[in-house]
Formats: sequence, C-alpha cells, structure tokens
Amino acid sequence: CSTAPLLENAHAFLVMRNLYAAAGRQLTLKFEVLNSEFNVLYARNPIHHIESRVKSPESIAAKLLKKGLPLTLESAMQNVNDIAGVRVVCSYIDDVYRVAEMVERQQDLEIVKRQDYIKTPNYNGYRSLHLDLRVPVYLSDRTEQVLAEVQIRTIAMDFWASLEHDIRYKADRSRLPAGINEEMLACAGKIAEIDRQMQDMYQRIKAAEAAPDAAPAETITN
Ligand code: 0O2
Repeated sequence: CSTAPLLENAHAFLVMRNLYAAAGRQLTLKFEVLNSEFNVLYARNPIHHIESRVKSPESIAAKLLKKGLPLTLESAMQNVNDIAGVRVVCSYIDDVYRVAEMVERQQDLEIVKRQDYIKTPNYNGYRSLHLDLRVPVYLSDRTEQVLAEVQIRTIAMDFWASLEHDIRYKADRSRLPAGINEEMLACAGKIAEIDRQMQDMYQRIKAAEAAPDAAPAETITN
C-alpha cells in the first residue's frame, strides 16, 4: 500500500523514527541491565536474547489502512502501539512472567495494556506476553513519553511465531491451502507441550541439585 502520506514530510518522519528508535534502545538497555543483575544474584540469565525494531512505513500504513484510520504521522503515533517493538526471548515460561514482573516494577515505565497470549493463545495458537508501555525518551530540550510494545516469549514460542509470521500471518489468507490453519494450531500445541516439558525437566534438575543428601537419580552399580 502507499506510504506516500506518511513520508510526505521527510523531516517529520525522521524525527518520529528517531524517537521510536531511541525508545527501543532505552528498553533494550533496561532488559540488559535486568538480565545481568539477575545473573549476578542467581547465576543464570532469564533472557536468552533481545531484538528491537522500528516498524517500517509499509507496515505502519498497512495497519492504519486495516483499521480504516487516516494515513498520517499523527494518526500512526496515536493508533499504532508497536511502532517501537522490543522482543525479549526467554529460556523458560516462568522466565517470561519473571521478566514481565520486573518491567512492571520499573517506576519510569507506564504500562498501558497487557495482553497475555500465553494464558489465552490467539485463534491460531500464537503465544506471547505483550506489554504496551510508555517509556521516557530524554531529548535535548524535552522529555517525550513514547509508546512501545514489548513482546516477551520463550525460545519455543519465538520459533513458532517467527516461522508463522513468514509463512502465513502476513500471507494472503484467502489463498491459504486447506488445512493450514488447523496444522498451524496443532504445531503450536505441540511446541507448547515441549515448552512445559523443558521447564519441568529444568526444575527437576535444579531441585536435585539443591538436595545434596538425596540419592543420585542415576547411579552406576556394577
Ligand atoms: P509485525 O510485522 O510483527 O509488526 P493491533 O490489533 O495490532 O492493532 P496490538 O495491540 O498492537 O494492536 O495487537 P497485538 O495483538 O499486540 O499484536 C501486535 C503484534 O503481535 C503483531 O504486529 C505481531 O508482531 C504479533 N502478533 C500478533 N498476533 C500474531 C500471530 O498470530 N502470529 C504472529 N507471528 N505474530 C502475531 P503486526 O503489526 O501485526 O506485525
């Protein structure tokens, strides 16, 4: 779709883009600090990796068109929650909620929306915890509260969502081969089961390590 109205004023677009990129960098740094603090305290990292992006003009325009909203910069800034997007990929499901709690405790962030697609997955099996929030960006002459979307998910959820995003979410839905929706949902279910199993194994290993007097689970007796 045409991005011309969004890019009409090139300078204004660059100012906006810079603001959202700065918000993404501030959030990324926050997560890096939380991850390293957790590592110092508990000798492990809840966060596996962090990605940050500013939504492309094409994707902003597509979202505005889909919602029937004006194709202007003002409209984009008011109505598109995820122009600045930060994805936090964690090892285990518990880590997702641990990281979310840490974010919710940050006093300079204002949480404006919380969507838990892990407790209530999307129609297609999409799982992720979304926090839409305002982050302060300190400029030379003012502070802007910039809206950003943080998606927190496990490596397994990220595997499914990344592939699904490429092969289906952005595809022409009217031309999907029969059965794809059902197969995609079934894959998400299997992956969720593996996620639970990995977490369960991790917790059992940790519990065994914490109980040094307990007999080793597997001993060689010959
Ligand atoms: P892209 O290309 O990732 O940027 P909205 O309903 O979008 O107006 P909101 O609150 O932002 O408002 O929606 P939501 O539910 O938080 O979803 C926003 C983003 O979550 C999407 O952005 C995707 O990144 C991700 N998402 C949501 N549902 C799915 C899904 O079924 N599959 C995958 N792979 N990702 C999903 P965009 O702009 O749609 O896409």
